[in-house]
Amino acid sequence: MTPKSLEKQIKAEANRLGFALCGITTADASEGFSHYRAWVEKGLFGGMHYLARSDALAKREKPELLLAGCKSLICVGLPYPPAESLASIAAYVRVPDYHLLMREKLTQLASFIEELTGTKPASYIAVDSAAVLEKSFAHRAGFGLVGKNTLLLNEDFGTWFFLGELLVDLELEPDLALASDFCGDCRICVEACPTNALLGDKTMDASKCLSYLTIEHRGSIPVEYREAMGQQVFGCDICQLICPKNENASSSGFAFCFKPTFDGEIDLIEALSLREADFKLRYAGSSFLRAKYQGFRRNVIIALGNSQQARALAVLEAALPDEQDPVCKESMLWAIERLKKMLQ
Ligand code: B12
Ligand code: SF4
Ligand code: SF4
Repeated sequence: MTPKSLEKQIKAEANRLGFALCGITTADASEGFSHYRAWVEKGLFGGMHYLARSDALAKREKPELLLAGCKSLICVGLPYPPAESLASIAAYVRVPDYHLLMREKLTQLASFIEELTGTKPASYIAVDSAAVLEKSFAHRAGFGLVGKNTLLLNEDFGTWFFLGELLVDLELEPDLALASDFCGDCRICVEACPTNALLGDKTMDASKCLSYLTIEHRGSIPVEYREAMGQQVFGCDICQLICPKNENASSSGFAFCFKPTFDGEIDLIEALSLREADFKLRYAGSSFLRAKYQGFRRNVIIALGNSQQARALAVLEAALPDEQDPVCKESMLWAIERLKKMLQ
């Protein structure tokens, strides 16, 4: 078997498994590493300190620290149904948690390579949480370019796909990175971002991003970003929805591996009274759990505060005296004040 046909068979199997996008790159540092290091030095990571640890930097520069002898990264993209309009819940949260499904599929891909080569190459699976610069490697593996919204854009699927990698100690023929730039002079996403999180140089100040604030940030949401949250409870899709490249993406008719299990909108008043055990039960196996119960209720309260509904005011005033959580209580006081002003 020639090395070329090995790569072709790996890609065909990846496609069969549902990874519509697959490319191969080498394990040397990606060109994005210098952008990432500069980003860390500028302190743009908000409270996500795990991104700035010295071991995190070292691993993102050298994948061989994750897998001894790593020679290649097989990068994959798994599309999910795009958002059609702005909703309280980001599109990626509406489908079952992708980490598990992608791990399973990448494990199958690793077994396939074992069968194909008749050896047991050392491998390491990375999906989101591993110290891998996923967009940079996927860019070099040839199936996308980083846009000013900081996401990896592909001609067919826009930005609506998840990334994962199989690191292997096999020497494989790398693909060629795309040379052109999709964005050109366009700055639509930079201007549409409600908190000015996008810096226009393909990076962001994560501490301002609503996706960070609603999912990753613990404690109270800084007051200056609360109105900008509008009705958004979990994640944010604005800089994807607004992107002309996504408008032109042609995933219609594509058989997605995921089916949405949640609506884009939730009943905020019902959600306010959801108990912790019920929250965990309702959202088991979904990315909702990432925000934790406190974060979820905090976000619901702020969305109620932005709702302009007299009923929301009455419900919050009734709930305030019994509220035990200090972050939720403080958010309620803010929401009540805001609703009173708006309904005057
Ligand atoms: C931390 C993180 C976040 C943070 C910070 C995001 C950010 N842009 O930095 C927050 C919580 C805000 C976030 C939000 C979201 N995230 Co997120 N996130 C990550 C995570 C875990 C690490 C990203 C990271 O290291 N950031 C630090 C920056 C500096 O590095 P970077 O993002 O890789 O940026 C590179 C480019 O900017 C590039 N670059 C910069 N300048 C230049 C200039 C040139 C010329 C070039 C070529 C490159 C370049 O180099 C950088 C280094 O590689 C990745 C998974 C992973 N392991 O990579 C998922 C990931 C990026 N997230 C993802 C998703 C889906 C989202 C959301 C859409 C979810 C949502 N709907 O709310 C939003 C989108 C917000 C946005 N506009 O980015 C997907 C993106 C898939 C895709 N198609 O691109 C990923 C890859 C997870 C996955 N496995 O699928 N996320
Ligand atoms: S996800 Fe929302 S808040 Fe974050 S950069 Fe994009 S538009 Fe801005
Ligand atoms: S909206 Fe424009 S600038 Fe932003 S990612 Fe899309 S094409 Fe690039």
